Amino acid sequence: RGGTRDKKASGPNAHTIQLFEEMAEEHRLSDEHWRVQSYRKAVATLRRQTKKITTAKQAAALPNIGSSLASHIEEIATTGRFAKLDNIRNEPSREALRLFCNVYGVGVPTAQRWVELGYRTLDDLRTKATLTTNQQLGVNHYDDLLTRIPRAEVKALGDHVKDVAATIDPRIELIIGGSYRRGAESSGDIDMIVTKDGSSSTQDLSAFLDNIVETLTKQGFLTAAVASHRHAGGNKWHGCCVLPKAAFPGPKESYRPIWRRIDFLLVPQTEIGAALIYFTGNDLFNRSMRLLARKKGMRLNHRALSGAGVYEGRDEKKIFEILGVQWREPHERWC
Ligand code: DCP
Ligand code: MG
Ligand code: MN
Repeated sequence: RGGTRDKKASGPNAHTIQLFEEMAEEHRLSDEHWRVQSYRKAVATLRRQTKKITTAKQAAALPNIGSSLASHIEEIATTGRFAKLDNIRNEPSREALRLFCNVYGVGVPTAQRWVELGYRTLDDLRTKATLTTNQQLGVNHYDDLLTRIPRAEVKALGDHVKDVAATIDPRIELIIGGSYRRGAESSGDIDMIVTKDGSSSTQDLSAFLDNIVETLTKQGFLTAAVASHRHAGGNKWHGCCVLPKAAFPGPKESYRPIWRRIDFLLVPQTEIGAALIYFTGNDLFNRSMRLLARKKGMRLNHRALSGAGVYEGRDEKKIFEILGVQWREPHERWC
């Protein structure tokens, strides 16, 4: 999970970057957001350097690197190791915390609570913990839901949904958004944007959603619904799906039914431009676009760019234009 491109650190500071990224992840597991941010900012600075940073003095002169990070940089450059990282990793129960945090739908506080209750394995959770429906799903399909989906499989899953959609209502249009639309080689989930010519509210699409969810569930393609508290209102459906063997893009003998996360997002045609921006992301790109809109006295969300006498929801390119941002193709929107 996380939605980042699978990029390996490279360049003169690759080793330091690698260990700092691992440290950021450890702090995430400890719920220390401030520390996560400071390591991430330092990584961004290090990525921009063309020379290897070897002393604390050199490091401290760079943006976003304070004195303690600077001394860690020197330690890594001279010893090749990062003692603080090793210590955190060797803490007892760290393994369990990592395991529990990776359960789909489980946040750090819940994982910490389970560790404090003495649970150490997924079996402990199954037999001793009180699990929500989502957490049961996460535990029972632990490996599947952690595995990224290869691009060819995202496409095959999308094509299957499109075939079924066409038999229900040929005027429905389905667009795979998210990391797939940005050209990612693999995705954490499938983000299916559902729209239709002439639609002006999500109500125009909700009958279709009910129908396709029912049809795909009967087929065995959809295997579970996922409860989501954040977006009530019936304009979304979150769940899991499994690619049928017949649609598997590789050699049939290597097929395995893997549970994948899929989201259906209902978008009226009048809002498709703003929705495409939002659901293509990435999240950092979205944040910078929203910030820019605010600076110009406007507001950008998943429905429209509005304010200052402007209202544009329909046209993705026009939204860029009004904001005065040069058009960026989806694959150029990694941040
Ligand atoms: N999004 C956002 N802010 C969030 C969550 C999501 O702007 N906090 C937007 C940008 C994302 C899109 O929604 O690109 C889809 O969300 P996903 O969590 O599915 O992220 P991605 O599809 O980008 O990555 P992944 O491959 O992990 O699914
Ligand atoms: Mg996604
Ligand atoms: Mn998603």
